Amino acid sequence: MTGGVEGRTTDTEPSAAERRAVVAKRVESGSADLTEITQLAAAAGYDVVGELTQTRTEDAAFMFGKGKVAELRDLVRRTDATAVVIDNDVGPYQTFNIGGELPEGVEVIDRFTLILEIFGQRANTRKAQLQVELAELRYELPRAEAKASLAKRDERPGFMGLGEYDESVERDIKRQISEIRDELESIAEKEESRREQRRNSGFDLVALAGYTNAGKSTLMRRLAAEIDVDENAERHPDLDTTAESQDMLFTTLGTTTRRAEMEKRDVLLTDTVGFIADLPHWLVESFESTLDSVYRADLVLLVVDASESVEEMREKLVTSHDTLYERNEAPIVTVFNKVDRLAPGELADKRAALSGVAPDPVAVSAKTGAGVAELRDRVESELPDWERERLVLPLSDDAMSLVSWIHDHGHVEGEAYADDQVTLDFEAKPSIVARARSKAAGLAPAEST
Ligand SMILES: Nc1nc2c(ncn2[C@@H]2O[C@H](COP(=O)(O)OP(=O)(O)OP(=O)(O)O)[C@@H](O)[C@H]2O)c(=O)[nH]1
Ligand SMILES: [Mg+2]
Repeated sequence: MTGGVEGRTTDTEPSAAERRAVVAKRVESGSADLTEITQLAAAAGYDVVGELTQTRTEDAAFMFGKGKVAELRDLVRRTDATAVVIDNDVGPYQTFNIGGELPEGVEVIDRFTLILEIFGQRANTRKAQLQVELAELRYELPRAEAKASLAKRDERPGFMGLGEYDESVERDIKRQISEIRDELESIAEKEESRREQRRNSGFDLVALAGYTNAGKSTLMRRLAAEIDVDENAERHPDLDTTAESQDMLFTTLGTTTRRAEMEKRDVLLTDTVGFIADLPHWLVESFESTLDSVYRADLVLLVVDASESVEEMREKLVTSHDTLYERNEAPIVTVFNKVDRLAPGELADKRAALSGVAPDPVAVSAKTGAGVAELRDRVESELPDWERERLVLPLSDDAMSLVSWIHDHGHVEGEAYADDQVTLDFEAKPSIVARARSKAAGLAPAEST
């Protein structure tokens, strides 16, 4: 699980047992909810040993009130924590100031750096590693820029060197960003041409999307046939049908594609990274190409954990729709998952309460398999319509290979052989029908063979 990114040293990091965190959060009003940040800290391998919240306006220097920071220091001492994880957007100076109040060596980590840490640990493909690196560089860039401009303003003898140094750091970061972007772009182009190839072979592309921990990977395993089609994939733990899903945020980082078991359609199903709220744009953009398989799918299954409260479901649905908004080209089917955990009547209530954000959802349990047959039917009915066609072909070798091509790329409903011809009734995607027609037109008539 903790693969470690190539080329980065991990030996200085304390082992899991030594990573103890206090989680903290400030809200402007109401009461702060630490559930998600606690789950994120656990996903990054921290033992959460203490909690602290505050409701007040932001303090420019410390983010929290000064008294709260003293409380934080006491809590860190008492629990012997190695890190403080803050579920707010903590500025560089605030981070520095809070750190100065804490015992020596205690790290101050914000929501974004924590998520990056998780991604860094799980990045086990070249693409995921590049995306993590890109996000890290984009996080550093404004900080380097700030340092460079401060150093410039401060230009005094002796500080000159520092200013030049920071400008070169800034240039270096920009250069690395553009190199990584180029490499990611070429990976994205390869993936796009693979998607096109798959479409041309008659596959419909369906993507699983949704908030992290909604049950996407579990549902994927439920829908998937045994064959693994990701020929270039570096082996991913999620591909293992026997592997347990983990009740952990961001279990899936890369994308995996498998063939789904459907009645008629040949469907390729892609599992992707989960969405989460409050991500800065630079982080979302760094992972954009991971979401290409969602944006460019023929159909998106938006998975929601229906065992959560209506409010949580609504918030997560909104986050998911925001992520899909503008970029997504495909129809969306909402899937209410984990219905095995619902009390009688709860599903109907939630359907009604959420009809605005989730019209006509399909209810399933990826765990027990309940509702999965209905979901398959729904996928087939929502996919872009197939065309019906009848072709009358001569009985030649070329025609027979066309017949088997049509079997591979569509759904043959009737195949009638007469003396010198075969009549084929079939359904397929419009593009496949068009290709079948033109192949048929190119066949030599039976008499002349
Ligand atoms: N009770 C119940 N638990 C489920 C169901 N589906 C998934 N889970 C559990 O929910 C947790 C998350 O499942 P995953 O399939 O890993 O979720 P995911 O959406 O792929 O999560 P990320 O990859 O982290 O974004 C696991 O503990 C699963 O066992 C379900 O239908 N019922
Ligand atoms: Mg997953």
